[in-house]
Amino acid sequence: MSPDLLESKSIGALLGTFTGDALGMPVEGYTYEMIVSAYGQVTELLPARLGLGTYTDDTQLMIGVAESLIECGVFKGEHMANRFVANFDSQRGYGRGAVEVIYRLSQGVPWRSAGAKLFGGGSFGNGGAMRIAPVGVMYFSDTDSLLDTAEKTAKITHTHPLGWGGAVLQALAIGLSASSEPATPLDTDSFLNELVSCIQPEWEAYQHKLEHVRELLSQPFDEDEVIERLGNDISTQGSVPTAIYCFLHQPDSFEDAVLTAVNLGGDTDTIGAMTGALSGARLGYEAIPPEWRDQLENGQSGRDYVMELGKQLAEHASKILTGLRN
Ligand code: R7I
Ligand code: MG
Ligand code: MG
Repeated sequence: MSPDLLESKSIGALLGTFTGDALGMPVEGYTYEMIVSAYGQVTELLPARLGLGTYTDDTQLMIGVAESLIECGVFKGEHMANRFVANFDSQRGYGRGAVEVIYRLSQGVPWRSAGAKLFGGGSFGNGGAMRIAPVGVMYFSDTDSLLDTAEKTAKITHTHPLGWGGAVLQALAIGLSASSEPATPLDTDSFLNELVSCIQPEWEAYQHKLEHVRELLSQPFDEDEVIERLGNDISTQGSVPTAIYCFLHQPDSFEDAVLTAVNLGGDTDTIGAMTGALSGARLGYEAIPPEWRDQLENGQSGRDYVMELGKQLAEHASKILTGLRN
């Protein structure tokens, strides 16, 4: 892969997360029917609580993952946990479990135990998966490191197997998207087979979900059936397969994939962010409509900063790619 394409894909995965998050946030929690009655369809960035084009916890945590991987060159749990604490802004709409873990971390609780007893057996919220794009990009050419790093990255906050397992699946899907040649049609069956082959017994519920994805892809799009069979909620198991579906349904259009995700309703910022990461990793950041890119917030830690992180991450990804080839 050319260095330019790798850089564009890396930026695309990070900016794709940001764009999907910003598109979905104004309607987060709306049902499909509520979106239809309020907007018909969401087709553009809408005014939001913190302003047009602003991001939420999804992007803020993804920034922390990227910063830590770039600075350390490898997963360092304490460093990444410290980035989550330093970046935390309570206005960005964090899940209550995540708020609790970040508070514990800020009080000196070790990162290995801060998320352990949340909700009894650890959180299965989608917060581990929504921030995972930098891991999928950096290790797209080294699957063992990708799987291991994604698991560790998610477990800082999400220790329920469905929580971290779904994050691993999403990271691998981003890695596969990053490896794909954008000018060649995507083989969605092989893509799903690769994902199924990494599923571990503790989170085998995803196998069934991915078979639903395969069946849905062979049928005409029907939002009710997608929502019923895959979900559109805040759980990892009810959102990661949905994002994978939205991407595989329209693998060659960032706009169509992400708008499909957002218009399903439910956890729209997060399913939008995860679909955006997958699409951006395949198509590169130029595939994100320029009018959307222009409208993304661009103050401190805004669009230009995220693009710079994407560039730096591509340098790490490139070293790993070349190292393996030598
Ligand atoms: O996963 P998390 O960071 O939340 C991410 C979501 C995204 O939609 C963001 O956009 C933001 O809005 O929040 O935060 P958690 O609190 O760990 O998980 C999210 C929610 O899932 C929790 O607040 C619970 O309501 C639910 N949840 C569970 N419920 C029962 N049993 C997570 N794990 C459990 C569980 O084990
Ligand atoms: Mg959010
Ligand atoms: Mg959300």
